[in-house]
Amino acid sequence: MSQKMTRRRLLLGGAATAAVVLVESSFGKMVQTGIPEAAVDPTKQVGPLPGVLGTRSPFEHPQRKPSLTSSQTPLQDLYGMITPSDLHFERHHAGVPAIDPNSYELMIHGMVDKPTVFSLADLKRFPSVSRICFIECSGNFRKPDKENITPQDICGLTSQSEWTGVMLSTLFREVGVHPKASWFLAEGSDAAVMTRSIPVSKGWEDAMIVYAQNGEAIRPQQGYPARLLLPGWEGNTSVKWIRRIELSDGPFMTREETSKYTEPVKDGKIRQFSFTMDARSIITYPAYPAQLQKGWVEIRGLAWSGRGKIRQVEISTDAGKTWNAARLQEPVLDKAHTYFRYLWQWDGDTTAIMSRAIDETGYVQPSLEELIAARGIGTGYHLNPVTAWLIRRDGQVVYSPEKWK
Ligand SMILES: Nc1nc2c(c(=O)[nH]1)N[C@H]1C(S)=C(S)[C@@H](COP(=O)(O)O)O[C@H]1N2
Ligand SMILES: [Mo]
Repeated sequence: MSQKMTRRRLLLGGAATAAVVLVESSFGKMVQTGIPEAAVDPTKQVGPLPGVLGTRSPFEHPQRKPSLTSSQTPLQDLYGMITPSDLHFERHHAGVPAIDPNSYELMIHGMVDKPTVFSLADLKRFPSVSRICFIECSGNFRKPDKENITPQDICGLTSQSEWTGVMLSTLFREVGVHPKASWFLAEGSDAAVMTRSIPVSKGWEDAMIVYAQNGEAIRPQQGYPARLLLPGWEGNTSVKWIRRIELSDGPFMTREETSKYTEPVKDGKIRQFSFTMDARSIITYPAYPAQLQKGWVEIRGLAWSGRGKIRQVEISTDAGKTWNAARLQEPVLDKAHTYFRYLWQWDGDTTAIMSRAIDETGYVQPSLEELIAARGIGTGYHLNPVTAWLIRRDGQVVYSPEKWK
């Protein structure tokens, strides 16, 4: 019997199901990766030894839902304000490029005194900053067409990380941005060569070039080795794999701000450069596919606003007749997912529960009817309606479809 088999036997003799692999580590020892699904008696056997990378419990299976263009965060499976990096939603217009950090370059030019090409090492030498904020795709909405859909299906194109990098204002000072420069172009190095025009004021205010996410290098799917981060603005403007910033005195009118990412408003008008993500909330528990029992239920969820902090989240447990304030989990951060909780005693009757976010500017999350009245059916961008969950007598929780003409 090989050494491999001996060690496997020794370590996992009592495991009921052992989906375990032994691999040769860099130290030449046999290292066990993966945790057995269940031991008959875990006190009677030595478990897996320390490994090179951590794993999820084999009993937990949170997963994104990939399509050809995006994958959504499973909001109903998560707790708290941070999205695990491997569950951050993805939206790629032409896939994920493979970029060598050693040959990565970011050029800043146009209306500047000193056009400069920065390497990744150059970017990392500047004073760094970390902040927690969400990124949300402006197309983050699923029409209420059926009952059996989850928070992930409705609005899983929002995720939150701690981002680390350099303030764009630091780089602006370094290259000497002209006082008359009013817009800049941000360009990605993926096959889509994603380009967006951004007002220079956002660059001075809180824009960042980030190279780290939740304590490690930013993931390829999020823009490795560096992306633009525009807190609170539609996800599309946070250009990933950023390679060029050009300062100018007007917008560049790229495809993504003319043909795409515009939306109809009243009187046949079209809104362009609709950057700010409006306040929104979603109850992530109880939500489909949860099954309730009569008695105490802690309603939980997320609220966020691209305009600033969440001031209040209101909960209705009687289909919108009365509203009460939820408790907000500290810290409540600027332009950040905020976790809320609300204790409720379910009496076993059919009802609908819903949440409504109010941000520090006083903006109140609208109903779907209010949004349709204001904008018509629209293009599907920037839709943030109050979401209701229907609770049936048998405790089944389903999405409550509202009218969508
Ligand atoms: N270069 C580049 N940047 C990009 C994109 C892209 O396809 N290419 N997608 C944009 C869109 S539409 C969104 S919503 C966000 C998604 O960021 P994420 O994939 O890290 O969640 O990235 C934006 N930045
Ligand atoms: Mo997006």
